[in-house]
Amino acid sequence: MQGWHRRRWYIGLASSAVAACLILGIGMVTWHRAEHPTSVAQVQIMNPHDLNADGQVDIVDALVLAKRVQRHEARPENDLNHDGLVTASDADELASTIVRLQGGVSR
Ligand SMILES: [Ca+2]
Ligand SMILES: [Ca+2]
Repeated sequence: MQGWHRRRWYIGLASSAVAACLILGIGMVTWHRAEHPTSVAQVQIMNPHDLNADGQVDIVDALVLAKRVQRHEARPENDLNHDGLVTASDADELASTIVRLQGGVSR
């Protein structure tokens, strides 16, 4: 009888440990996704000129870049004319490229 209780106690302890590991694992995955919301797959398919991340490159992205330049929040990858600086000319370059595309859309 005492052995049966002990075995039952061990099974309960093991079940609790498994449940704790699952909860911890789910918590870690949830935390990781919250800290890193963009997955590697999304980075690879995302157009670097889609600055508002709406799935298309259009004049709104040029406006977003112009605002970033005004606020000194532009990133090095926003240097579209490759002159080593991110300025209003890069926003102009993006706008010009969009206009040349005739549909204004590049995916
Ligand atoms: Ca966009
Ligand atoms: Ca530039």
